[in-house]
Amino acid sequence: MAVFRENRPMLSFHSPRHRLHHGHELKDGALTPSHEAPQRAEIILAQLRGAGLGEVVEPRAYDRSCFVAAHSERFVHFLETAWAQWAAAGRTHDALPLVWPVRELGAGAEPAHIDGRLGYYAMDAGSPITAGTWDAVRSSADCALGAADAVLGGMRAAFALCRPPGHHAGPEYVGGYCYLNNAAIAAESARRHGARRVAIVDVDFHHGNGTQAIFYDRADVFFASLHGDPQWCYPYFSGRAEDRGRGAGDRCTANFPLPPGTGWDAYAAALEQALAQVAAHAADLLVVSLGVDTFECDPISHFRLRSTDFLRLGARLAKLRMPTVFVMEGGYMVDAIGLNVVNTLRGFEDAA
Ligand code: Q9C
Ligand code: ZN
Repeated sequence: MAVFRENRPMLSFHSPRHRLHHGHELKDGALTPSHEAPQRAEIILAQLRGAGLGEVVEPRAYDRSCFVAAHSERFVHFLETAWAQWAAAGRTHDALPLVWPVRELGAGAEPAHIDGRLGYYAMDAGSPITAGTWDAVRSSADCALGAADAVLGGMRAAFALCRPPGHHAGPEYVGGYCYLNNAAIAAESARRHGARRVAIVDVDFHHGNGTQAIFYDRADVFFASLHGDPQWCYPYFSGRAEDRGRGAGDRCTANFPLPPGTGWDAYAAALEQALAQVAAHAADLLVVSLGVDTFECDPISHFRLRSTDFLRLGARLAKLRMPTVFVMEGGYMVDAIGLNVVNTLRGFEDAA
């Protein structure tokens, strides 16, 4: 591991099947098309192709056991069957939960009715399941697995243009537009193919609660996240600086909650701290959960990074000198999403 041929360009993975997922979310009292829309990936793809950052290829289809490596078997089964059960109940609109097993409500037993199952396997009502969702979700995870394979095969870096995103999806729940945790699936695949340790750096505006949960007890996968302070920002219930891992994974999670309004200088200072811990972990492979919703004009987030700051972000990540898998997460200002992603990758390549 950690042996890569310097001069090969980055390879990117994209599947057109992402378009099969285009759900709705509750916003301002009404169901409206989700911020997590097909256009996001289309714009990134167009910009990527124009940027000369290397080839864009379609990943092969991976076996479901690759997904079960990061999630429970019954959760993957739920994702596979939820729409059919919803449709069999006569519903034609997006499947969304409206009841959850909080605190003393029994979280131990999975109900049989689809309305109960939806709540059992979800952390919020922002992750709609539609007829095409599972196919899109699978193809998104395939992109992450393809990128991990490329880097394990000797590439310095690869970009998985995942859509839908993944970092809010936990061992057994969807949430925050996420269904399968693409970054965790890539990290697990790397572990099973010879990487002794993996580091995940999550730079999406929102805390990567799902990724944290999947690896919270483990020492072989280090997780660091910079995000909006959960006191004020989604997902509200995770991402505190005090949360640092558990058991064998004690000190293998590092959270950097930052206040709304954070710009590059304060962000870069926290990034230095996070990456110092990544370097100390001595991993064989780096997975970057790349959300660009830290952008100053993002419609649902509250940091103030400029487009040129993403060049600096990429350059700083390259300084780790690690084989790197970029996994696309959030970013909702569609006019700038392609530029901000390409700037991150270009900053990385130019510094590499
Ligand atoms: N008005 C990702 O970036 N909804 N997910 C927040 C704010 C959920 C974001 C509502 C945001 C999830 C991958
Ligand atoms: Zn986000």
